[in-house]
Amino acid sequence: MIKSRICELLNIKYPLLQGGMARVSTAELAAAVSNAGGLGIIGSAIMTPEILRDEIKKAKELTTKPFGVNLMLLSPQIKELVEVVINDNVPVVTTGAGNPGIYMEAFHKKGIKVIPVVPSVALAKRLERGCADAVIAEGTESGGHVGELTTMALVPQVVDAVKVPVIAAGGIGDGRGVAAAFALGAEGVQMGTRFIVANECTVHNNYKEAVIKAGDRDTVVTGRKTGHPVRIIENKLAKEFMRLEAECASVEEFEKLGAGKLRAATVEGDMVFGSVMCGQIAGLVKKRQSSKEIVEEIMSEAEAILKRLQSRVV
Ligand code: TUI
Repeated sequence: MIKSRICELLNIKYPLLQGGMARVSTAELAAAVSNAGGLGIIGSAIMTPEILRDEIKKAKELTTKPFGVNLMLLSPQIKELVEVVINDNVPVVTTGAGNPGIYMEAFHKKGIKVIPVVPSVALAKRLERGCADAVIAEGTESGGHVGELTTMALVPQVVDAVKVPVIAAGGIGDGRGVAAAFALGAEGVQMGTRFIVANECTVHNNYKEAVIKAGDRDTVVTGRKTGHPVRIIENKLAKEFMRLEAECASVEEFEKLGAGKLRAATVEGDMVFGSVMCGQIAGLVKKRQSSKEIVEEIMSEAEAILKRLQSRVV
């Protein structure tokens, strides 16, 4: 059994978090991962406060285990979403796309654990001073909104810079990734892409097929120049984004092109003009399984690898 401070901090069996992916990580998926012994996380990024409240209620009906909510700090309704999380006694919050410092005290007053995603050592240190309970060091291999550094470079540098537990994310899709993350000093992992194809994930079937079909070089990052870097599967939408970037188009043009595209992919199954957010590790995601099978398979692989590596030391 692989144990770490993350298991104690979050009161979970395995140090494995499921990423709170926008429009993908619903209550069904989060509850299934929590029931499997990991930490399921609801992705609230483009939810209204009312929808988030309903999703939290649903998750509580589906599991008695701890679960989390991811807050995307660029959300136009972030203040209201924060209030929902505080009022509805969610045990864990992860944050992305910014600095959650101003909300930290309010979360802690309610006993909510706060785990921000950090793309750099500087933000990890700042948030540790701001009382973050742990940090997620997320490499640019991830799907969706990404930073610049790779997981391999970011994780050990964050581990050296802070005392709180570090969770590695980005490019982790199986037990080998988990073992590698622990070798870098991480005490937990967060995985998104592998859970897109979980049976309990309610995303459109075309999205799951696209992830299963994707190879190692099938994602691209759009928006590096505009300050909104997002990793998606390369399709007509991605090419159109890159054309706008090359032309140095206005923010309005980008917003017009991007509007409704994540919904198009996740709900309507539009794999041509939809935004199919997905990490680079999609190339090794080849089978549909229950969340329980995914969690147990990954953790037993990781354990076997760590034991095998130990026996190599003579
Ligand atoms: O947040 C994510 N990934 C996401 S959020 C999202 S929602 C969305 N995005 C585009 C269109 C429609 C919906 C999709 N994917 N990952 C966590 C993450 N956080 N990655 C990078 C960061 C980050 C970046 C800068 C965290 C903090 C940060 O701080 C800057 C500062 O304030 O110092």
